[in-house]
Amino acid sequence: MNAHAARTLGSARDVPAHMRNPEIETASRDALAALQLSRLKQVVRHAYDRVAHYRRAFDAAGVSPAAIASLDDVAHLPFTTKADLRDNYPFGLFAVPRNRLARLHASSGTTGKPTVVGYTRDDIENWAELMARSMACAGARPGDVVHNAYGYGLFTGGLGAHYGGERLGCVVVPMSGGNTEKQLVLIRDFDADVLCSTPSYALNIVEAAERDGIDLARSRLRVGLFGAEPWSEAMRAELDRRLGIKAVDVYGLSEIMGPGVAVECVEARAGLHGWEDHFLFEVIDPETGKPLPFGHTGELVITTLTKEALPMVRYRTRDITRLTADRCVCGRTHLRIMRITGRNDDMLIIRGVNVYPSQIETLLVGFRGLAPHYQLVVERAGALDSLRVEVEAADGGTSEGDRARIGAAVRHHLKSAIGVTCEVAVKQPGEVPRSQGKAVRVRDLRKVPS
Ligand code: DLL
Repeated sequence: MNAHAARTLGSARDVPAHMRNPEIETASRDALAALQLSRLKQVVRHAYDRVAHYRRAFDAAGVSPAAIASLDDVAHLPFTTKADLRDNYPFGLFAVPRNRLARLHASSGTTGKPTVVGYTRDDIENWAELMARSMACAGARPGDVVHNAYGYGLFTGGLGAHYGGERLGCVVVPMSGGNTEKQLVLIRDFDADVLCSTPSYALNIVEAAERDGIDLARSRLRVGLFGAEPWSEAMRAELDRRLGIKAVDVYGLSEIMGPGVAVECVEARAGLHGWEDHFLFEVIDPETGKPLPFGHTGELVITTLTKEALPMVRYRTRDITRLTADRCVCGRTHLRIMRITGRNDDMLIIRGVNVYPSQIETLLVGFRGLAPHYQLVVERAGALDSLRVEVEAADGGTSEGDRARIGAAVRHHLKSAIGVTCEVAVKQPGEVPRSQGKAVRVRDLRKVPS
């Protein structure tokens, strides 16, 4: 570690040896803010000078890059949305010529054109470094065997974790998603220490193992790096127990970079440290667009501070969370993004009650007699939306009477805990579809033409 840098940036005394970049990870909040401001000025200038969309949007809002004198001034800048990416498909928001690009990724989205994101060589370097930092923060160590079951391809999960693991000095097994039986063989034969996958797919893997009489809790697996979809503390407890690991939450999105934008530390597992040397985080009121103070729940907005190919100014993620800058036991000073409850667009309004699938998950996972698999089916009955919660009886099966009793108990529980009235269907073991990547939690039958 560079002692001089540690002194100038803050306090890197007594930092645990496992921090990948202690000077930055424990920098004082003032030092971080100063770094953010100088980078913000650069990125805003870069976007304005190189991207016609940003020039038009800034001019329309009456702000010039020169007006950024403090971090609070970011609030004067216009937001960027997924629609802006779509409208400028494929390369219209890129700030570098094509010959400076090193890679493209894309996300399919649910409708219409995909959104395309691009990286320069330096962007890929920063991403690998941030993902390595995230993996170390989550408890992975050089020399670990990392079984990477995030999908490879246009999705950023596979290659993001791959480059991060290699950068950290791990042995990466590029398994990708699917082929669950083979996952089991390789996890055991290669003595994997770290599992990277969506939490729903990790559950699928452990279930397949148990079916084959394999106890993964007795394997070498020590850490799970789970993200790419909302999940709950109840699901964490389930994965910790059945895999014999510490399950850690990792967050990211392709528009901003990919996985590694924020991650929990294995010491606290209580909110995800957002890497503030590369990103500026805000939470806004989704209705008014006004920034909210720390501690208030709203929509996460991210500005990239170092991205060259695709600078993002105030990108509206649609993800709902709150921020805290409270001290963390791990010694890192970067703020924490509390577990993402869900996306704005995933919120269901059932008879006037706002609910996110993850809130329902919290109540279902670990419920006596149920397997931790579920799907929510939304239908329209007349003018009202109705919700059917499809759950699954635990292995071994139950009689029809038992299933009816469990269904009634779940229904009562959901009503009293979150106030939502719904129908509950208890299915037979194996009947709720299993995830191979991002789980489909909601089947919305309202949109199907009758
Ligand atoms: O899902 C990147 C990623 C890969 C993150 C692997 C973590 C691990 P996208 O496909 O662009 O990128 O989807 C991004 O997924 O806006 C959130 O809605 C959701 N999401 C990602 N991580 C989490 C998380 C990747 N830990 C979108 N908790 C984001 C809740 C998450 N939601």
